[in-house]
Amino acid sequence: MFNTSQVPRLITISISHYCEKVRWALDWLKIPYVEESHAPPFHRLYTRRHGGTSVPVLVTETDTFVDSTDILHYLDTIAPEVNQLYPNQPELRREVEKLEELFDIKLGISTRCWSYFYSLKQPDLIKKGWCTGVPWREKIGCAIAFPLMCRLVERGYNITAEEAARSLQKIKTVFETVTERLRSRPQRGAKRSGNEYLVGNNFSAADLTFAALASPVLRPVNHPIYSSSIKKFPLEVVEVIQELRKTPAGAFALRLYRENRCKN
Ligand SMILES: N[C@@H](CCC(=O)N[C@@H](CS)C(=O)NCC(=O)O)C(=O)O
Repeated sequence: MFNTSQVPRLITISISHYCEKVRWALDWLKIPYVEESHAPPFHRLYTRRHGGTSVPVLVTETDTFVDSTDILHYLDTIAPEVNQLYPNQPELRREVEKLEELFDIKLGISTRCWSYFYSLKQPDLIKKGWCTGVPWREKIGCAIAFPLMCRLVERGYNITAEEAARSLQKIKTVFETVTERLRSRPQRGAKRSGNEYLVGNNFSAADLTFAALASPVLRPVNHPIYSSSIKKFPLEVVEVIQELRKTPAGAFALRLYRENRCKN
């Protein structure tokens, strides 16, 4: 489909779950790409060049996309039909897009706030996360300006104890919505087939977005960046992760990571 010079570039902060959403879509659709990771706030030097601010940004030979949902829509137009992430039937497509928006707006922002609230207290862990795969200049920048970077992230995302608690409530509400939806899905056959998805009979952008944006609070096996081992976290974090993993929505996301998170 692409020769090497045409391969799309994905600009990321490697631990960003919105970047994971796009990375997963690229892998699922078997579209070759190169990932270019940056530490915050250095990423802005690169996203601004392409008319964006946040990551992910996808740069192709002819176009640039600065929002994860726009990127998924674009990728679907160049992907083989069999793997497509948006159904052809307009009604099903609308459902997928509605769920994707809910997860983008409510879940992604809340899982980021809750997980940053705890991980910013673990400098080694967060430094490693921010600096994975970044240019050496940014590694040096990170070593020098780490406290400032933490303050910027705290202020930028309003990371406070109160906000983290509110975020956890929002995460639980979205998980309940997903659990309800999974319960009410028409089943094929008397027994659960183990193949249920949120919309229709196929893996879609709704499933992918839910699992990717829930990943900071689930730490799934098979995530390309996060470790599924949670023993380095404080007890209150471990308890929340374990509780969420046990919910039907959490178990569903973990299954998607096990079964649908192929890598290019
Ligand atoms: N709606 C955007 C949200 C992406 C987003 O919030 N990215 C965060 C990382 S998780 C970011 O880049 N923050 C730094 C910034 O805005 O400069 C999308 O879906 O692409």
